[in-house]
Amino acid sequence: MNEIYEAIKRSAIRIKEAIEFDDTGYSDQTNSTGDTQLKLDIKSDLIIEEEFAKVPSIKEIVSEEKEDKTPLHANGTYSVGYDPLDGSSLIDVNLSVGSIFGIYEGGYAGSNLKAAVYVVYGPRVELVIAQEDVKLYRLNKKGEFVFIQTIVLKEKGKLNATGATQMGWEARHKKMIDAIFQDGYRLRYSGGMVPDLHQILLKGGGLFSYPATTDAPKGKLRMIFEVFPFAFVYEKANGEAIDGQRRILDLSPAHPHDATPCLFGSKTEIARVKKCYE
Ligand code: AFP
Repeated sequence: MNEIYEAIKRSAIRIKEAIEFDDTGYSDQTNSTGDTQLKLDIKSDLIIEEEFAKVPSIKEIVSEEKEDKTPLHANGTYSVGYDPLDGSSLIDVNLSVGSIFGIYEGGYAGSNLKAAVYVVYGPRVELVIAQEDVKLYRLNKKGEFVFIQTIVLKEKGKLNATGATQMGWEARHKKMIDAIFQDGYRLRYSGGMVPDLHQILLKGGGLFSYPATTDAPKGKLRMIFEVFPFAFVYEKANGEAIDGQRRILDLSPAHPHDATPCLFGSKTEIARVKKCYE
């Protein structure tokens, strides 16, 4: 597993360079869900594929930026699903973005996750690894990721990150979100799930939601590349992740690019969501 973490660290340093200096414009290509790809999306995907190709324990990879899976090493143990540059549409407005990795063994069901990693490209570059617990690392001047702290969520938080188009929210969801704000929670939503979920983890807790909407009943965020890895991180950090009723890590996609409604948070907030969605 460590050789996979090292490959992610090498990728993060190269992607950081690309974000800082490369062209942030759109390419003439689209990904499998019809999104026009940024040149940085394609470059980040290539960088990660190059680094993973050097890791014999990786049998196969699947990227949000590609339709199909890519076989790597026939005798490999793990399959890695990843979003090379999540929130990339925020780069040209200079907001934080991220890379997300799920390390699976035996298929892409939530229950097959063995570890999850994400990188935040913000004022500083930080990397979080979840295996038995959740550890935060920060990139230093020498190009090393230095251990900072173990992350543990409190039982109850104070932040509320509310995704998806509000006019498409179900009435019960809107009522719940309004009540949470009435209880004094502060709005924190940048439109980038990596920095938004990272902030809630580091600031002790709260709720991130990207629910089903009338125009997107399955939500927007993809299970294998985005939702399962963060559900794994949140659970290992003493939090929870559900789709409204079901535990996210009990889900299994029928297609690699399947999406699901998702709510991540501290135990108190998720209990409130479960009550709302009963
Ligand atoms: P992009 O990668 O297309 O910028 O989308 C970012 C994202 O996948 C996730 O990071 C955000 O939480 C969510 O989509 C933002 O979606 P809305 O723009 O619908 O709020």
